Amino acid sequence: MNLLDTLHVTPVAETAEKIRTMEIRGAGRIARAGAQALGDFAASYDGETLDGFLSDLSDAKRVLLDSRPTAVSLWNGVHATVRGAQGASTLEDAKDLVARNAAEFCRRSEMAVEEIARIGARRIQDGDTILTHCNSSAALGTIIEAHRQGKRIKVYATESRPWRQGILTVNALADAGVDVTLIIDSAVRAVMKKVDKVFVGADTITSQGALINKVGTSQLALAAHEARVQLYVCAETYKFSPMTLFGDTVTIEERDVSEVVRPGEVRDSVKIFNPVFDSTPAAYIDAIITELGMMSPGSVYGVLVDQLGDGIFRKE
Ligand code: RI2
Repeated sequence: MNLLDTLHVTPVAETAEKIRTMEIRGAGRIARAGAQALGDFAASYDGETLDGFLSDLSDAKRVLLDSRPTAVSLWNGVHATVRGAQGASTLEDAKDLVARNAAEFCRRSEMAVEEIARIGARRIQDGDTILTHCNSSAALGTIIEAHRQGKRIKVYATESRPWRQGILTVNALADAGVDVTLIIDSAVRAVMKKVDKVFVGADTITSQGALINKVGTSQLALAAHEARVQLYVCAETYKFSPMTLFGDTVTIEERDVSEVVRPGEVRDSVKIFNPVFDSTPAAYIDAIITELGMMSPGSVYGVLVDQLGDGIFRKE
């Protein structure tokens, strides 16, 4: 019997399942969903002891963290939400604290995405052609804000196989009135000569400034580098990974082969490799646009230590 079966926190397990199946997806969204699920769990907790609450909270946290392994935003959102609960002196204090932490994390997360849009839009000039990959709310917010400011821009957006999140991207841009062209992933280098700037999101950024984002980002970055096209990463600072400060590597999620081929489509002996993310070295990144401002990949270490290293986000 696994934790999901025994846990008395069904709504949390439901949220974890939606994250695992990608019904809820996007690094920022899964962080807010995880925080919100714990906040709701705390607010509606009907057990009678503080110890029982802390134990159930720990189980709930684990179920959420096990849902998807790569985006550190989920880890940071969950840990920001449970912060201080162990030190509470009463059950009511602990419940209130977790509920308030969750609301505060979600509020700050949404404000960060808006601030990134304001800062990032300044890097987009009238007449720019932009390339984006997958579906990042932080990158999309930036592009739409530039359009809202009256800058005449064109956007190429990749399909992003196998989940085809690029369809969400082109529809969101079209709905906002942006001139957008959908391309298949392998057309990235073919269009790069027409592109002025690349804007992508992030699932995780390491302490060395490497970007972990949707698979295909690293070859897009190589093509941009070859063509001397600037590459910007739009990322809230809760996508910075504290674990990488301590030498951990980022786990790259591999998903089921059924996402890549239909049943019976390939011979039984064919192996299928379906990594969801890849790693782009800092050398291919011109700047990271965060809610704290634009920074170089080399600044990530300092932000992790100065802004996040106060005990909240430290490795357990
Ligand atoms: P925002 C997504 O991952 C994409 O890789 C995207 O670039 C990243 O999260 C950041 O998205 P997935 O959940 O937080 O689709 O900017 O695997 O929305």
